[in-house]
Amino acid sequence: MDRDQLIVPGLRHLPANFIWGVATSAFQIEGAADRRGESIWDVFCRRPGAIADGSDGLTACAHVDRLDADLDLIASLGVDAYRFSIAWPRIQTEGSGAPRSDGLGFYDRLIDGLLARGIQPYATLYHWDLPQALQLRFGGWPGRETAYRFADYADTVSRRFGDRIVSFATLNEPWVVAVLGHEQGIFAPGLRSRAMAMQASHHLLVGHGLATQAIRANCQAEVGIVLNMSPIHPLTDTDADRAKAAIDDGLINRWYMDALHVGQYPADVLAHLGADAPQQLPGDAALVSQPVEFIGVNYYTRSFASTGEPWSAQASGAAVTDMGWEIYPEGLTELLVRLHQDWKGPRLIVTENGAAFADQLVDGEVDDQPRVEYLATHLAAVDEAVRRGVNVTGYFVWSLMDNFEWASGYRKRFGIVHVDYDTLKRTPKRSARWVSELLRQRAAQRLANAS
Ligand code: IFM
Repeated sequence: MDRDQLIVPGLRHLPANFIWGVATSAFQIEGAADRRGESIWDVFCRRPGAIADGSDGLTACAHVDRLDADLDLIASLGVDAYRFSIAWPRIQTEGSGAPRSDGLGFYDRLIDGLLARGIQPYATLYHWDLPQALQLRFGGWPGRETAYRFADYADTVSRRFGDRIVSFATLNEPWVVAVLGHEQGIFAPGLRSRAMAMQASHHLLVGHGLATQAIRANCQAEVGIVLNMSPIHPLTDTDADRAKAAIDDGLINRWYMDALHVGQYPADVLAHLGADAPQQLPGDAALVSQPVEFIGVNYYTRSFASTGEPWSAQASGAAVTDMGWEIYPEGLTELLVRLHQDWKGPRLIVTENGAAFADQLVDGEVDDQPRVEYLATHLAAVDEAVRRGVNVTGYFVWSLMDNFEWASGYRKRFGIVHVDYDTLKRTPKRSARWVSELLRQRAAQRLANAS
């Protein structure tokens, strides 16, 4: 088959062994809250006004109770891999101590069900659902003890599942946990202190380092960390906006990449933070910067830095998703090329990319052509980065199915599969059929190349 006949004709550079997948996280889809401990998100959801539609994660998509059907759904897409997260409070009710056999059993069934269907399990250990007991006992991530508890949990999980997990990510988006959770207070645990946010960010990275050691001691799986990153552009060409862009870039991108690669936070950002900079212990730098096999890149949009009025994508007339985020695929190429050039580190995997749109279920169908276009243009952006020499080895669509979108509740739909929250019925959208067709063509091409 001629590559130009593919449904994304530009994809000429992605290697034959490129990993295609879909992604979810535990709190956003699992439900079955009666079979796990309480997390900080359960508590945050009860705070009046915290969640746009007043909802919570108690039922979510009831994935735990629909596991087999959901596994068949994933398999029907033809993906190579499924990225999911493990709910820490489903393994350890209070974040420490003996693991729960029902929780371990659930993930055994999930992992074995994936393998039986020829799908590689990619597990994330922490996608924001900290056991509430650790928030109460140690103050959560601003307390260093939480990092030690995280390492114990990583040890338990990698002992049990490490023989079958292909890829472990320690953390998902530590910037979001630190800043949205501890400085802006719009995500759990809902605190508002820059000093706490920065201390949390350091302890998250210490936890990442300790968890990496624990996983390595137990299994051969690759280990990495998932970061949300975006290019930060100055809104105007003034010195003030350029300086702001440099600091914003330092806070969201360089903070994590420098720490992971050279063990040091950027000097300009430390100076900017002053007394809010985190306390570190001797040895932390080496722990945080130990080698990993991959950096996971979660990309949705770019950001603008301005010392004046904040930039609004809608007001500027840019094309936006239902989150109000500008649709800017070029930013993905820019980001991947920059990561490759500035840090030359481990290979990159696009661990999340996707878009919310106000999908409508009409006569049993969801025609989400804007999502198809979003995915096609962003895949082309990945292909362009690979053409420019960047080592990107996989791409995961966020998300497999509509789910609990944190402070937006169930109002924002990111799935390629529609979920009816009254009946919990799953309906593949046009984008799901598009993904399957893309992967069917890719498989046919592999066969043709092999013969
Ligand atoms: O839904 C989230 C996910 O949990 C983390 N990355 C961004 C997604 C969309 O907001």
